[in-house]
Amino acid sequence: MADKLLFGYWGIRGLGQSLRYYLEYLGLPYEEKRYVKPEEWFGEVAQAPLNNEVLVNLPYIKDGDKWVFESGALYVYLAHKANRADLLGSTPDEQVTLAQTKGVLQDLLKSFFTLITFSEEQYAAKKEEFFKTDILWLIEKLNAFLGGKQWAAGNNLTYVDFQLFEIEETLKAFNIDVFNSQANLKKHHDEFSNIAQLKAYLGSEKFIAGPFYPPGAFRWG
Ligand SMILES: N[C@@H](CCC(=O)N[C@@H](CS)C(=O)NCC(=O)O)C(=O)O
Repeated sequence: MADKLLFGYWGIRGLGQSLRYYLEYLGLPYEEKRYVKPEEWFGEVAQAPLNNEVLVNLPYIKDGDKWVFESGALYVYLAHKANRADLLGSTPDEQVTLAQTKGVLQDLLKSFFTLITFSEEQYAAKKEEFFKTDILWLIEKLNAFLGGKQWAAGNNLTYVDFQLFEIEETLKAFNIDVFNSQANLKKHHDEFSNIAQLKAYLGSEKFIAGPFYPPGAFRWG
């Protein structure tokens, strides 16, 4: 296998951002390929070797000749690659709690995506109401679910904490008052950003402050 992994994604935060945190945390040598223009990516997809890859998508990991697609699978691949299977949950209880958290995060991601892609005319009129009806209750659930735990799945860090941190970042960018009112999420955010590798990354030039969402759907960040 290659000396360095290649991580490919658009030059935005999106689905790739929590994987960037994860790669930094794991300390696996890697390089990033950030696609800026759609034709850069779709041109590559049209040619070998990517045109032979059935699941081809962004983000991806390339490890030597091996390509891995699907963001959910990348967390699993990288945990094994780094000999950190503990990040997938060390006990059945942790694995179940991780899966529950992931389910809520997926609902939240979907709702944030709907919010961000409202048309220009609808956005101003609808954003507060949509936030209240489709996002806030999920944020409050997550905040309550974190109560009394250090990390999302319990006492041990797992890969879902990387995804949770990015949702906290998204909330913070959209509505900092609501973010500040959710004590457990805020505590999780503080503790996660104080992990040495994360702290270094967040202060580095590699960190993408924005945008959070794809071209054409810039709203904040
Ligand atoms: N289920 C896929 C979804 C990936 C996806 O929707 N990727 C978007 C960016 S977030 C993309 O532009 N993919 C490139 C393509 O469709 O060729 C995953 O979790 O990785």
